[in-house]
Amino acid sequence: MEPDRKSRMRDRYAKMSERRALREENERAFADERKERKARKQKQRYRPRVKPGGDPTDTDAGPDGPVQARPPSGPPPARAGRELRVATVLGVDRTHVEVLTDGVVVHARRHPRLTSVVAGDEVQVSTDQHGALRAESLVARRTLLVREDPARPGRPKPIAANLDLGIVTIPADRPRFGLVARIRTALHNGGIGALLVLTKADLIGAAEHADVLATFESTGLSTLRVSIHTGEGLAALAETVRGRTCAFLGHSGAGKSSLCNALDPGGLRRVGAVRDRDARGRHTTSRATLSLLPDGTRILDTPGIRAFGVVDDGTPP
Ligand SMILES: Nc1nc2c(ncn2[C@@H]2O[C@H](COP(=O)(O)OP(=O)(O)O)[C@@H](O)[C@H]2O)c(=O)[nH]1
Ligand SMILES: [Mg+2]
Repeated sequence: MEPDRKSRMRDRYAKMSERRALREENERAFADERKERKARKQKQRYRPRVKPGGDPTDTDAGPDGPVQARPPSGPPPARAGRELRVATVLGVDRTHVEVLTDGVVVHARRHPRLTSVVAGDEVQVSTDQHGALRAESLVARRTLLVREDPARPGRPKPIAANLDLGIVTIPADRPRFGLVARIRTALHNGGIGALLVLTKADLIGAAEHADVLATFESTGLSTLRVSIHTGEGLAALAETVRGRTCAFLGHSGAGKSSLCNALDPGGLRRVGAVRDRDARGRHTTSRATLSLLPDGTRILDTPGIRAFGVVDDGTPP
């Protein structure tokens, strides 16, 4: 073999050996690191826990010091000095509830376990040493209105608690008999009385009106015809709701917020325009909120209901 070629092969062989040595060294380093990491994890997993009431300075607690035992699960024990009182929920958001307590409306943080609280619920509210309020637990409900959760078919979604009367609000020019039947079933299941209010009485003639009302009345429903524009039926409606907790239920554009505003002029709810194209309303009321009238009447304006699914989860209210 020529000397040139021989030296080239020697060089290549030397380089290959060098590379192999480097690779082996890297693999050893990786293996050592893996071993160390595994040992560290095991040490953390088996660190002895200090029992509540145990000695946290116990030297047997391991080289990295003691680890506090996990607090027991379940509701936290009532802290000494925490004052509890009952409040009525007016509105609910993701983290807080708006409540009425001792005649004052305040915001209270919601305990994470209070997941299904709704307007009309009574809750136990605690005050800490800094005066911060927290809704802790639900008081047993007298009645509960539930519909099918549109996002989770077949699952119940509570709408409002402790209602005396559900006011099924239907515009006279677009009566929806199926919707009325379903809301009525849900009210019945929840132990709540029902009243059908036919709104926008000014939009249709007397004969047509009488036909629609007769159809509803034949099913045993109490009915009332009202109009915001002519004022018809508003005094009778105010008389019917007086001293009770009532919710306005129906599709968007039916006139629920307009009626709440007529009963409670200080409430200033947004009233939506009805689209010319299909005479449907747009959602202007995004959350169910309970309003208090000066005489103690409570009225609940609810967001429009497109489809009211009925579920009977078998639980008494
Ligand atoms: N003609 C007529 N229009 C009404 C009456 N009540 C409400 N409206 C109108 O119907 C639309 C929807 O009313 P709104 O109260 O927002 O309905 P909600 O979506 O059920 O709360 C608004 O444009 C109101 O002005 C009524 O008695 N007569
Ligand atoms: Mg509305």
